[in-house]
Amino acid sequence: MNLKTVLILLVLALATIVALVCVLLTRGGRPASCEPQSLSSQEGKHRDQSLVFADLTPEEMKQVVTYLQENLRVPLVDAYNANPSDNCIYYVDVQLPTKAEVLGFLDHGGRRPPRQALAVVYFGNQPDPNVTEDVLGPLPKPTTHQDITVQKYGGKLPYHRRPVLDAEYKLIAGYLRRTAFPTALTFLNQIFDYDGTNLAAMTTAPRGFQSGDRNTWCALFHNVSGYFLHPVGLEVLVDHGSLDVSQWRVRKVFYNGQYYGGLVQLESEFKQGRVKVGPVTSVPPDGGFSSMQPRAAPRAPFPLQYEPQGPRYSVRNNQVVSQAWSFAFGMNVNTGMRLFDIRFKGERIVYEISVQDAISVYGSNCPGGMSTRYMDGSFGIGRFTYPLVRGVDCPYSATYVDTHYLAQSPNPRINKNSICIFEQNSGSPLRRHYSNLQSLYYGGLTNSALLLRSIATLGNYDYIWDFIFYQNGAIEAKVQATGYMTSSFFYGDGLDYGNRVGDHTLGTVHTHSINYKVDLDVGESGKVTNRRSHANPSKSENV
Ligand SMILES: *[C@@H]1O[C@H](CO)[C@@H](O)[C@H](O)[C@H]1NC(C)=O
Ligand SMILES: *[C@@H]1O[C@H](CO)[C@@H](O)[C@H](O)[C@H]1NC(C)=O
Ligand SMILES: [Cu+2]
Repeated sequence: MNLKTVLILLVLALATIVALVCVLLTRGGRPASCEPQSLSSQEGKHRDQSLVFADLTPEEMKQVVTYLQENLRVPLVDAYNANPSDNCIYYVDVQLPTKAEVLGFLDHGGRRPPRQALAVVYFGNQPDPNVTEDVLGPLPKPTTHQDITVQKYGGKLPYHRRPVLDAEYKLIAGYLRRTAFPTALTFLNQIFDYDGTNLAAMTTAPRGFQSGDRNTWCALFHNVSGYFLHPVGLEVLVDHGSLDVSQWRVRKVFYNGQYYGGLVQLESEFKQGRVKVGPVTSVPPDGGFSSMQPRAAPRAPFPLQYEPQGPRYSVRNNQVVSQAWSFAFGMNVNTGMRLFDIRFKGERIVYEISVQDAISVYGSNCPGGMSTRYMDGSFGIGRFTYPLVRGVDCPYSATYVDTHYLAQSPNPRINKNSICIFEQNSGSPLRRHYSNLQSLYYGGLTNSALLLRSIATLGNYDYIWDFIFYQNGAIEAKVQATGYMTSSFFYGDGLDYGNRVGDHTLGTVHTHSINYKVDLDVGESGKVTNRRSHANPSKSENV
């Protein structure tokens, strides 16, 4: 085929398309639109039943706190200022009804399940401290609470297992600055120019190797922007197990490849000239290579997506509806995004998809790095789901939704615009064929998917959580990790444990495991559902 024939065929094909479009437009004597259903026609499909999955409102959270303050009959301290020996509210979240109750309500005309909350309370101020989980209801103004701890965990929840509060991190930082570091001031001043504020400590977890331990390796970094990439080579093992902060101790110190019994020993050996001093580095306050400042301004604005007749989906309360899809969504303060009652063309195919945890396991030749196994759910994935930036974190035209949480404070907090919903044209066809044999025609389908996104920042990492709904009924749960890696001080055989990413920085070898709960209900509609929730099949994958 020569070029001329190809051109002629192309022209013919175009003519065919134009003709077809004209036929479609003029059929029935009125101008029809090729455009998809507009927003208003989706709005009618919302159902208030989705509220059975709704997160607590700030009003409900306040009522729960008031109830606890009035009914626990113990002194409660704001967790924000709590000492380990105080009682405080750790967090409050919704206590969702069982699946059987919800399906009875959604599918079989059963009563709306009562709305309940879960409150987790630290009881540090009693002879046998513990952690207690209470279910409270009915909301919005609870009148009863029930301790479900023993039923849920098979026994008492020992107090030493409790996740570290922000208040405890502040106490650890204060202990280092006011009690521990002053015992090694000659060393710290001479090696790091320590001035009380230019070293930042990064926590590691777990906090020991046997049950009951509460020892944290605190790795020290230059206190600059992006400090995760500027380790100074000093790590301190703090034993913060005692409920009496004055009993806290430094159990071990690591500096430049050597271990010491404590900071006092490091200081005395340093004064005797017996400490092998590592490279002394200085880092500009903006962090230098770790700075998030763009190196050059973009030459022109980036391309934008365009919705000719507005969004083809609609968001009301906790529900998203599009032509093919509908689902309810929410945010657990600890585990993060959760989706319920996902329906494709009206039929429920998934009861629940939810993030459960994000775990990272490290190796290193430095003690903090080599022992680190972060389970980010224990820090709180939902709590750290921060506002999204329009045009960078999500498309400019996306719909942005706030989330609310109550953790480590008697007051609800808001993360504004922390969930975004948008439809994205992939820019390549879902399917297409250009026929150039026998007959001449073209058929193609635009590939566009509906997305729900949030981004959680857990220390150094930013996890981008996407749930993607395709036109063919496929759902994709996708996570991307960005932000910063964690690092160790580079020395000795460091290259056996990672890659050198800076003069004195080892990017440490590690694995991410992302854990989802997936409760598929494909082909379930019409069946009698009088059983409790499915087992929790979950999937781990390495990224
Ligand atoms: C934990 O402490 C609370 C508050 O004092 C108490 O009501 C509860 O019974 C304790 N739990 C166990 C299992 O001992
Ligand atoms: C780090 O520096 C900032 C100011 O640049 C200061 O507010 C902060 O307290 C410092 N952190 C520590 C642990 O000293
Ligand atoms: Cu990583």
